[in-house]
Amino acid sequence: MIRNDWSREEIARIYNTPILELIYNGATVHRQFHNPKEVQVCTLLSVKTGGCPEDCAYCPQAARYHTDVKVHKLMEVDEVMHKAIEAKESGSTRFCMGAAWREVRDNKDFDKVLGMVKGVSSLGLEVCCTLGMLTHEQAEKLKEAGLYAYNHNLDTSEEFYGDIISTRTYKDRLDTLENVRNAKISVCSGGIIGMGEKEDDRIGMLLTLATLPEHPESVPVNALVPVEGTPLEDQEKVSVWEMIRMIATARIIMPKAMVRLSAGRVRMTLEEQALCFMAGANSIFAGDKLLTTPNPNAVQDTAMFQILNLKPRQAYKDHHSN
Ligand code: SAM
Ligand code: DTB
Ligand code: SF4
Repeated sequence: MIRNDWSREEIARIYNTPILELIYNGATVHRQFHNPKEVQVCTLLSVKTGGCPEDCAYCPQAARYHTDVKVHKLMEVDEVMHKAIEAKESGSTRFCMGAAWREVRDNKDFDKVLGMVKGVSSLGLEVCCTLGMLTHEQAEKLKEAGLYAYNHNLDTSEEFYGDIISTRTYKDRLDTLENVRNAKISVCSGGIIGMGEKEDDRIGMLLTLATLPEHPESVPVNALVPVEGTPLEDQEKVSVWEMIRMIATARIIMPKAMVRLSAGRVRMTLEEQALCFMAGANSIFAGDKLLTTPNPNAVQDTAMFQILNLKPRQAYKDHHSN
């Protein structure tokens, strides 16, 4: 039932299914593989902000663009622990630490991050990091420290990638994903829509993810958050139907994955988000900030969970110790 041999034509056909039928099909697969009442609640924390040498056209943290993001050096382990405890108390079961790095370097900062991973995992939270490129050895060290998942997005198709980022290649991304997989860390990888890509690029990205030797355990679907000062500041908002098409298609072709309705929720109504859950999304980022941009607050999300009768998913539900 889990397939890694999808063709571009098959994925395109699914993506282009009439919308209500697509939602129904996504919802059907969702119910076969998941409890549709459960939504995973994750908290993000930017542990090192801004000043990044990369040129990702969407990113407010790239040093070369003039945005309002203030550079902040790597946080202290104590401060991170404090934030993780707060996240746990507010109902999150996954805690994801992000750093505006091109890649991990073997230095004191990495040792500090390993300390954060140890600390956060001791709280019983699923620990995730997103730190840029990793070698196999660095992935092993993170695993030993207790890392549960690693986020590294493909962002878009291989064909469109060069229009968005020039300072690294698609192959670099795929190599890091392989290093993460080989270290037996859960893989989180998805992308962004609304960057000026074609439908073919969205389908191409889903094809790459769904034909990896193993599907990612998590697939974040982000709507671009246009930030002033970045090259994509003037991109038009994507329609919610496009978010739904991405979510439902990801759900159908990677049925076991957690599909995360990620960046962009601040510009969606409750009803629009409900359709995303219906189509197969079962994870969100909670807390009033993503890494540097706003996200719905706890009051709004608590109300949404109540109205939609959703409940937060417990931590480590799918964990089989390796
Ligand atoms: N520096 C590391 C990297 O690029 O892999 C980790 C942090 S980076 C901010 C993580 C992801 O956030 C990116 O891959 C991208 O998918 C997402 N992201 C960044 N800025 C965004 C924006 N303005 N809108 C939507 N998603 C964004
Ligand atoms: C993901 O796919 N989305 C998150 C997380 N993984 C790291 C990041 C979204 C960032 C949105 C822009 C910001 O807040 O800086
Ligand atoms: Fe740097 Fe990551 Fe932003 Fe790209 S997405 S500029 S690598 S922080």
